[in-house]
Amino acid sequence: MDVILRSALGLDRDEHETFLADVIAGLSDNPKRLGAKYFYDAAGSLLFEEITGLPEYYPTRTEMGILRGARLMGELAPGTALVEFGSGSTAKVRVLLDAAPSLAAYVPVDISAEFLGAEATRLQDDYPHLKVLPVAADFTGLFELPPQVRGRPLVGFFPGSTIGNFEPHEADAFLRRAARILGPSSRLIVGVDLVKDERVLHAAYNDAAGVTARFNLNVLSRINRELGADFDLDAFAHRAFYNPARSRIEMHLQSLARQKVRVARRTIPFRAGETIHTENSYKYTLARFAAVAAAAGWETRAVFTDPAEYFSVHALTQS
Ligand code: AVJ
Repeated sequence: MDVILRSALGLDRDEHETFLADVIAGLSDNPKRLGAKYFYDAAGSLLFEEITGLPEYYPTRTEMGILRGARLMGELAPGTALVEFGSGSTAKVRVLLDAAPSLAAYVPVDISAEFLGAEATRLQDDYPHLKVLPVAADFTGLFELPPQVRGRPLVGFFPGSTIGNFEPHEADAFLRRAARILGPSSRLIVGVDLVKDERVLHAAYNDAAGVTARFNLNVLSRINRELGADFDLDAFAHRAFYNPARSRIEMHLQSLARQKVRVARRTIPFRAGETIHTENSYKYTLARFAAVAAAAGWETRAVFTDPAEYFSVHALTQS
């Protein structure tokens, strides 16, 4: 399987240099921060897969149930292609592909080229009549679609409440960019996690088996390995809590002692108790998300939820 490597604005950006610059900038900031997209190296992608099967982590299984029960694809114009933003595992898109056998092409876009290639190959084997055209790109930036799908009717797919990782202004920018990439009269299917009982949210990010803690800490192993740092993983602890004022789960890594860490020939000091903010996971109400979508030029055609209203899937069209 050929994975097309395309980067923002057609420049040949060095991913390693970008990672290094982001980590140095984030750890030099006050408060310290790291981008959530850096969780997903090979080990992190596997840990996230493990999270999706945890009893406390309701989003994945709830969204799968919604996707199975909803008529999301409807009538498709001939030649329609499905573009998935941040594909990761292909379990969800398989539900859509099974519901829409007339789809001509599937374009998974993912930052993790390795994971993408393997998953795309398996999917191609299972759907021999579908053109599978993987694109290795950071979907938080502008990227180009493969030439084979240009001019086709397009449906975007952004499941998993990945949109929850974005700040409100970034969610707006993503939705506008998706409209530009997909073109006029396109559609977009978005999975959005909902505001709910704080205890349910808290448990989902503080699982008893400690997988989310390992997922959070893995970003430090990645920095050690890829950027030549010396983080002691036993000297940091996973912290996750709901911030009701901002409707978001926050994940942090808390330094358990006053310490210094070497990162790419720099020394980063930590106070005892100081945290690195590693992720936000915003939760929406149905009305709030519809308003965010509308502001970015997307009209809500249908919304599907589970009976408990834990999770939602929004079918949008360009207005
Ligand atoms: C993939 C961003 C949707 O926010 O629930 C899971 C990532 N972080 N457990 C989420 C995550 C901790 C997940 N998203």
